Amino acid sequence: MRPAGRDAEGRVPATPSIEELRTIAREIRRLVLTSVHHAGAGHLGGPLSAADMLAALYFHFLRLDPARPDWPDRDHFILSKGHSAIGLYATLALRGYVPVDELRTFDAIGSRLQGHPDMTATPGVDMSTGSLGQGLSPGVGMAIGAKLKGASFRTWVMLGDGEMQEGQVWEALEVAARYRLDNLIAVIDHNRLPQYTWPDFGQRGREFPVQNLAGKCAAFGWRVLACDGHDMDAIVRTFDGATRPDGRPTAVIAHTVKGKGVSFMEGAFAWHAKPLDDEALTRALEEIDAQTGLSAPPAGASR
Ligand SMILES: Cc1ncc(C[n+]2csc(CCOP(=O)(O)OP(=O)(O)O)c2C)c(N)n1
Repeated sequence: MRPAGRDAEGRVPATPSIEELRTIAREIRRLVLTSVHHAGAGHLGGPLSAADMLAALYFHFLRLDPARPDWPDRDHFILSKGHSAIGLYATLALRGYVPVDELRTFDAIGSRLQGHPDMTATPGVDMSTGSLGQGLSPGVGMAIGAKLKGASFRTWVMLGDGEMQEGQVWEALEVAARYRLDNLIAVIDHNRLPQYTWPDFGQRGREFPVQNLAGKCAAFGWRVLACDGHDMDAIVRTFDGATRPDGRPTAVIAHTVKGKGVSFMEGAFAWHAKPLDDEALTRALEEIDAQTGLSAPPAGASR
């Protein structure tokens, strides 16, 4: 794997192998599950959907220094689908921004780790989000700022596909292309489920309402790439392509499964946000622990 974004002082850690990135993603999923269980509240489907990409970003692609969260030349990351905050916090904890133990304070009064990201509270959070549709616009501002200052950092923004229904996203897409922001990358977590499935329009069934995301982003002047958002090889290859500028902003459409990694949560909108009881946590962790990262061992296999 090509080391990405490493500066002279080596502020990106030794780049893990693909297999190690899979292990990190599995650890992110574990921490998401245990934190939501402990808090008695929180989102599950979206953070589990994003875990592989968060691992790839924070442990391979982003140029950053956990000891200096405000380092001006760091790559910037905005979790526009801010309800997936616990996925970001788990990643930041593993990357050294906050103690892993602090995840036990998730969503508690007074904690630095609130239910939605707060840039004034949590080291490593570059933008406060939670109201859907609003993360790409500040990303555009950061990318324009980098161009104006001649800075080399990139700005990455992760959006949900349900979030793509928000009009502000399309305003930001339009402006980014107009200013040729080839230092801006939007990752769309395309798991085809929002909070409560989609309305049923008779014969049309329950369909993702923003049809042809790729065609629309391309029509707005973006370069469009796509990958399986759970295949670490494909994620790394595609994100690597996204970091090679061609004069346009880049949208990566990542095909994902909501609740990925826990069979009874996968594709089940009921697990968008729901407290986890002890039994569900145990079952979920057993499944995660049985995954090698490549594939789950056959049922009944000893470990
Ligand atoms: C403006 C706004 N409207 C509604 C909500 C409530 N809400 C939180 S998550 C969510 C669904 C998001 O779906 P999607 O963007 O597809 O995210 P993912 O499936 O990855 O969780 C909604 C409607 C919100 N946070 N912001």
